[in-house]
Amino acid sequence: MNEDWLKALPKAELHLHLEGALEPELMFTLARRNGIELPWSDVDALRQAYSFNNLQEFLDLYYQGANVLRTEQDFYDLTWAYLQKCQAQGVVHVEPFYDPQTHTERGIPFEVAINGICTALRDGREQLGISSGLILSFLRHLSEDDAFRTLEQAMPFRDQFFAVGLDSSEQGHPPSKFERVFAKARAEGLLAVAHAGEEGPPEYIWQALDLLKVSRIDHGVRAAEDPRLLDRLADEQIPLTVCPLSNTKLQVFSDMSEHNILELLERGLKVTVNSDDPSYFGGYVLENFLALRDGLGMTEQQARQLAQNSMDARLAF
Ligand code: ES4
Ligand code: ZN
Repeated sequence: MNEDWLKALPKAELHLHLEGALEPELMFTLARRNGIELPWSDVDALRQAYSFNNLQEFLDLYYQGANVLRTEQDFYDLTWAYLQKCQAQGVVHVEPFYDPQTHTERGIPFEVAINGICTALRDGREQLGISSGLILSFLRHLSEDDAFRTLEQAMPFRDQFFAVGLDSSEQGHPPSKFERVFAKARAEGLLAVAHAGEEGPPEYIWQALDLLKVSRIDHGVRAAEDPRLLDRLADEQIPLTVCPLSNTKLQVFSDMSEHNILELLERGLKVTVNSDDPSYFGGYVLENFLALRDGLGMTEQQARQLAQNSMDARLAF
């Protein structure tokens, strides 16, 4: 199974944080452009800092990195660089997240991020032939009230995104905290997805399904601990957007050889392969497929099924 063949396979990426696609080189370029001093001497020193024991250690660095994003052009450049990577790897459809609160909290007006991102997504459709739909994701470590205010701010841009999501620190911030704001979003005709069962327990996956009424689960790998939940996910063919390199970098699994994605696939779940935060975790979608081949013995047939699943699990058309 060579790389060219995996590249040529049409794939969709359904779990990607745009802020997590900020490569160290672009971070330094934007810092310079915006007159911001970074705490690292150069790109190599920054890369050295990319060593994490858990989700929170990563998030602390990820929010710090996002501080260089100030102007519409910055968000455009970030999104465009990501789309070019997609094109090079045979990713033909993307449904990226961004975290509006990461930027509005720093005083960046709501419209700056969404306008820059959406202009790049439009150019991606027109110039690269990559179809897309944007997901506005709430930060779960912030309050329900803060999420309501964010949804309110987003409504004038309602036609520029198709779904809401839920991300950031999972433990101690269950989906139930956001039941009402997700109900409001769904009443506006938005779809819902949520991170659940990355570090959090299977109970959070049940809540995402039953309280938030999500169409997909982001991560979901801890479903493996609950046989009844596995049956439900298989019966209803609820997609899981799994991120292998992310899970090993954040110690959800100690090594790729320990990852459960192929067991979930063989149990009939609709699992997909995604990069999460590619610039922090060591690669984009193709590198994630290659890591499964090299570290877990993924077969050609499994690779084809995973790619097909990603196309089947699309929600934005
Ligand atoms: C994230 Cl890996 C992961 N988990 C939860 N929230 C996130 N935001 C960006 N990456
Ligand atoms: Zn994620």
